[in-house]
Amino acid sequence: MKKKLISLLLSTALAATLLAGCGSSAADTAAPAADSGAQEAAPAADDSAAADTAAPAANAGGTTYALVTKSAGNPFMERMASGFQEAIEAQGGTVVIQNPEAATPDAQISVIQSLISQGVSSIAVDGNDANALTAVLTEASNAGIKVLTLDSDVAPDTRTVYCNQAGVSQIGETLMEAVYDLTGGEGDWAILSATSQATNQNAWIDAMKKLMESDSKYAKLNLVEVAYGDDEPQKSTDQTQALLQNYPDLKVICAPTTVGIAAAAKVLQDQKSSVKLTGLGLPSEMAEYIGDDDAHSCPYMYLWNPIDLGRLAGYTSIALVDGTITGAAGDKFTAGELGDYTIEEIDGSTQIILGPPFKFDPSNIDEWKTVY
Ligand code: RAM
Repeated sequence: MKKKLISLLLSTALAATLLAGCGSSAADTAAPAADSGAQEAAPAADDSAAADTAAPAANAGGTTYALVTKSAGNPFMERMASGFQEAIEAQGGTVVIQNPEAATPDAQISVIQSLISQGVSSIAVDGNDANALTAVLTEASNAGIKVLTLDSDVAPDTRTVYCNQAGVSQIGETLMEAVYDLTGGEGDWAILSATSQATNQNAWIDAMKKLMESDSKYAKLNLVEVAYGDDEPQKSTDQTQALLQNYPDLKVICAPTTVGIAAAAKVLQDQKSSVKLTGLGLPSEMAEYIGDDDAHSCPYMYLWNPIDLGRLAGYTSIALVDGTITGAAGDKFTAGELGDYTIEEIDGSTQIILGPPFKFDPSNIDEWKTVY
């Protein structure tokens, strides 16, 4: 009975995850919601849709596909890796997942070197730096290995294509709008980021800064500091405490990292701080901090489905290795249950966009906290 219940819960979670993926196909990103470019998260109840989108299986048998995450011990990376593994194993491929000890380019270089020696067919990298991986990734490509990125990009000419969770400007606009809303449009706010070299966080932060400079709507907002918690819980906790001490008039912290937001949420809530928090967080880690009242530190936050991002990179790896795509703009392929994707040229580089960010708030957090 207990087993049955667990398996029912697991299949419900899986169906919701698959459906979240269906809702984030490339075609859906063409029409972002009017307010901030973000969509409300809505786990659908009809699981027949998941079956409808099943695509013909690609042949990945006998081939080894590698994934290099940013670092070990990050639950976002673990979920992403599970999607990658599932997509490839379902097609008969073999998966190697490498989680570097720290979120540094040096730690990634040594694992990529060993993957080159092993002769894997593809390497999907979650870049810890835009340029520091250039030499090792060029070496991998020269050895005939298909190189792609996911989540956090590298220099575009050192990879075939970037599996991007959502458009950079869309994420920047979404977060900036949240900061505007939670500050009431004026006052001090700070960013708690991941590492200072993280390509994805830096791109989102740049997009936010550009918006503040170009739109007079944000003229009364004062970004006091961009702090870096290096995607380590303790350092993110320390940085949050330092922000609270150094800026007594701070109104809002925006943490565009799942590790940072979870650490900051605990500090603010434990201290009963009036500083509000938003950013990008995992529903499973943030559920206890999301609420509209003074007892909760985070009124709302955003994210995309990390399992689907891993799946998308898995299917992209297969399509690169079997020659369905080369990574050029206009290339089309089917990413299994996620549906059809076309590689786009965005800001001068080739990308595949998973879909718009989802908003998590008190109305839906309980539905999502068991999914990812
Ligand atoms: C952290 C990582 C990851 C980012 C998420 C939002 O887990 O920095 O790269 O996409 O946060």
